[in-house]
Amino acid sequence: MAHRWTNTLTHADVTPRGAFLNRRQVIAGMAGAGLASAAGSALAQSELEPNSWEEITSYNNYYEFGTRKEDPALYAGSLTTEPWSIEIDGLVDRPGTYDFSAILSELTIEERIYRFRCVEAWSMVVPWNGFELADLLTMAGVQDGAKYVAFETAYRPDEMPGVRYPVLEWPYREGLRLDEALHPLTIMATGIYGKPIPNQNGAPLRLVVPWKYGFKSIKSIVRITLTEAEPPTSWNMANPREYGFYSNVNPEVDHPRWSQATERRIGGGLFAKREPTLMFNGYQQEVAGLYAGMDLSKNF
Ligand SMILES: Nc1nc2c(c(=O)[nH]1)N[C@H]1C(S)=C(S)[C@@H](COP(=O)(O)O)O[C@H]1N2
Ligand SMILES: [Mo]
Repeated sequence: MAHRWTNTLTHADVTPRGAFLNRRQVIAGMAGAGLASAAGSALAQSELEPNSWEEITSYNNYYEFGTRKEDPALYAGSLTTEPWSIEIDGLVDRPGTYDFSAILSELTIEERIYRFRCVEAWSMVVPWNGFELADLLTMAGVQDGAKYVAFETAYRPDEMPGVRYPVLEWPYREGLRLDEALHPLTIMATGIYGKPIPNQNGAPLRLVVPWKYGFKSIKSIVRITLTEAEPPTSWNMANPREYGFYSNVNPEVDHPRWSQATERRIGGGLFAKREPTLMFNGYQQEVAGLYAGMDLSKNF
């Protein structure tokens, strides 16, 4: 069912790299393939080959472990990810502390191969494993008045060398409108290439919202709060002119300091041509409706 929304990006479309391959998931994914090519994104899909494990896990942004791309791989090993629990509170029927392993035993993990576009104008293609955020929110029972979902990353000065520096207001915070959070493309990732997600990528679970700039995809989540008002978010608090609450990938709305029209695909090599950035990162068909009537240059 949910595979309908994967925009056909499965290993069936690409040259496998000898990485993990779940037959059942691939076959399920193929069932949706016709749908999305009919939606007209066949060209973009044919270019989609997932980045290597090495690329995905050694070029990271996780400022709690330092601001250089190599820092998270070097230092995130210190993060204790077991046991792990998530506080779900605010406007929910069943607020409380949810044990991560208990959540896993309730929900189905599937593979989603998504484009990933950082606001810094680089991109990758990542074969995530995870579950739909909607399924977790359903477990907690979303109440009528809820309009937004706020997320928080763990704040562990003893394990996170980067939080000594006031680069951002810690804990790292992010947020989505409730309809964005419930959209079937929005997942909580728990793995990559069928292996548990490495610490530098946000273990044990991180958000992935493929049509938004990467910084919305908050890592190592310990708290989810359903709210009535738009929650404050770390990058927006740091610089509201440069980082909007929505931060949908949009080649027509430039960052004040650089163009967003093109992107550099990680692993493309030194002389690779920059690629055009796609509206909503290529997921326009699925998500444009969420923003009908909104001025995307104002609500950036
Ligand atoms: N807690 C936390 N989450 C975070 C970040 C961060 O610094 N801290 N960086 C964001 C940014 S800018 C990006 S591009 C992605 C990077 O994810 P990746 O390292 O798995 O590619 O994580 C996002 N989530
Ligand atoms: Mo980013």
